[in-house]
Amino acid sequence: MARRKRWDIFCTVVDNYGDIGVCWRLARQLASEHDVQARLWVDDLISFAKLAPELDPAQDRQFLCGVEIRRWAASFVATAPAEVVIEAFACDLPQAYIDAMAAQTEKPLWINLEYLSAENWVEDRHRLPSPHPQLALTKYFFFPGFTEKTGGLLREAGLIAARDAFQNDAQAQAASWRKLGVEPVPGALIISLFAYPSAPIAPLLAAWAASPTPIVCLVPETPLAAAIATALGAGTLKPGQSIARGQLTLVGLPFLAQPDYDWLLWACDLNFVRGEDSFVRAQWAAKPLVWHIYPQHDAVHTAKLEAFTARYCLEAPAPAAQALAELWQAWNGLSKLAAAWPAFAAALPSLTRHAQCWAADLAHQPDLATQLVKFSQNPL
Ligand code: TRH
Repeated sequence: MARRKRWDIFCTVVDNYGDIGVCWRLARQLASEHDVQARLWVDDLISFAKLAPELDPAQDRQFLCGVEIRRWAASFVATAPAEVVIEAFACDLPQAYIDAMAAQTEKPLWINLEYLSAENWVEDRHRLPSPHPQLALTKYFFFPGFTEKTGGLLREAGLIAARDAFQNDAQAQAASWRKLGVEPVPGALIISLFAYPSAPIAPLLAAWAASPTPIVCLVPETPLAAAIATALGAGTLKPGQSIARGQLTLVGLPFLAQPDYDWLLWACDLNFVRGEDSFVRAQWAAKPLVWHIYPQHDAVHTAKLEAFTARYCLEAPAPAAQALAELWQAWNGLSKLAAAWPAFAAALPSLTRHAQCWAADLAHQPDLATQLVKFSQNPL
């Protein structure tokens, strides 16, 4: 089949940054590595601009990193559909756009890009077709994932080399700390902290304050920073502010542009991440991580958490695996946190080696953008 070069990606920003974080990363990679004319439709350009500060939220149409960015307004003006249409995370496409797809002689390839899960059923549903009930259109389900039988993970072509270069370059690391206004504390464990404000922050901060080694915790500006300041009775934790308690120094950072956030993950000894995209980026950082999963109704997320924990820990040494599972459970509100930190801290050297092996193994799989392009050439 001839190369399909024109792609439309539709993204609604639900309540956080993960949806646009994934779509923006995917669109950029399609444009820069696969010669795709990517058009990204987004309903909330203000949230988008947090990740990409060069973006002007006032513009209905603009170009950035080779991607055409369009405001997806409530009143959608009919437009000629692309050859490949990505509906990200089951966002509903505008009816006028669906009708326009159905009116094409050569029908566009319609893909619903799903959320990431390590559960086994994902392999069975990946690439399944779903015929439209009324129109001559078929939608395909495309699942990212951690195994060969899934769509893989987003990973730019130069990502691993760039990470390795950064992690082996003390000057580049020092420069990034200076850029962030962070004063390195000799011998300290450096942690980045991104989580939902519902996380059990108070017992974690208490454990860190009582740590035998100093801890510097970097907190990008999100509602969690405010929750931390409240838990410590400190008023605020704004960018540039710091709060000290015992062995712990907390430092407020601005919400970083997406590439700068990668550097932060690469530079820290341990990263607390959440949702989907920061969770994946922390794995590519090849550093230990603590995952705060996006909470869903009916506690559906606990099965997702368990599935990933089991997969991630399969090859990890047993004591490290146990320490990790206990802290992740506690951080996600499934058990008490107080006792979980010391064992996790003791397992950090082992978890660091494991994170390196995990990232190296994952990097052998084809990445999500490449798999989508391949699928667009031959969906059957
Ligand atoms: O913001 P999130 O909680 O997004 C979530 C999840 O994607 C979840 O699956 C989805 O259902 C829900 O949104 C609606 O977490 P996530 O996925 O890590 O996305 C955060 C994005 O923000 C990611 O692209 C990294 C980026 N980021 C920065 O660019 N700079 C920063 O300083 C920080 C903290 C994050």
